[in-house]
Amino acid sequence: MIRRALSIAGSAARGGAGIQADLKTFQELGVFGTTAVTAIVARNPRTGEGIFPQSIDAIEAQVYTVLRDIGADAIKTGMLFTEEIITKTAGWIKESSVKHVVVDPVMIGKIGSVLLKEDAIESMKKELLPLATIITPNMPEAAQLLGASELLTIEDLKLAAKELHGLGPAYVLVKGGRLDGPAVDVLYDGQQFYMFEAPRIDTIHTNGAGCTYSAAITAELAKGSTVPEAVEHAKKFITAAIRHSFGFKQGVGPTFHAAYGMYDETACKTWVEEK
Ligand code: PXL
Repeated sequence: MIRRALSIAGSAARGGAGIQADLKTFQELGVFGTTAVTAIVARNPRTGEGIFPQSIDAIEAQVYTVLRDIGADAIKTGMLFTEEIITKTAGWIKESSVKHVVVDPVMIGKIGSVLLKEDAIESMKKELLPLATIITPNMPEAAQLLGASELLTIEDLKLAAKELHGLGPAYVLVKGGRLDGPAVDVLYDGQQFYMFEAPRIDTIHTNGAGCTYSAAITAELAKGSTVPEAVEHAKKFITAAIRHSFGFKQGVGPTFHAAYGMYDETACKTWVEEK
């Protein structure tokens, strides 16, 4: 049977991030994608308003409809925005007994939108992270979750991954998108570090890169890959998507989700380090 992935996340109207990125990525990787929209993100130039959360009833209806009629081999969470949405999502995930849970602890968008309220961080740590097969923080998110100062080096990423592992997820991937030098990501399973390195691509157009990367991991897990295999494949996918990203009319442009399938030129150097 074709494998299925459910994204519980925000709608990014511009099409590069959020559930739009997730669906495009699932499709590219041959996985049937479904969604539960937690909030709509689109700035209204007339009112200045930019985030429209959905009611708990609306989110629950989507989750139950998907799980009842389609099912899921993996669930991914993205923008959850409030403590209440986090708590409910943790409950739905537990009820679902789905095999793989990917938690992208989305906090601030590339264009500065607040995608998780500050008072929701504690419930993210307590209720959601322990349910995860893998969590995928970037450097500022890892620091924020740990109440630590800024991460700057690969050593900082490794220390953060170890500490985050103590919060309960099976695997922690701390992404080095903001390092100097190549884009090195660190995966930790409580025993050893798996390192993934790709060349740094000089572009500002990376809107939705984190969503796309974690969606690719979700798709690969849904298809039966191990976590390190899923991350390696996803790293190639996101590197191609960033390499072929573009600015459209204005602002930070999206990555190109179809690039991996269209241009076969992506490499990722992978190695294991003992702790
Ligand atoms: O890239 C983070 C992100 C996640 N989810 C939604 C977003 C964004 C950034 O724009 O809009 C809905």
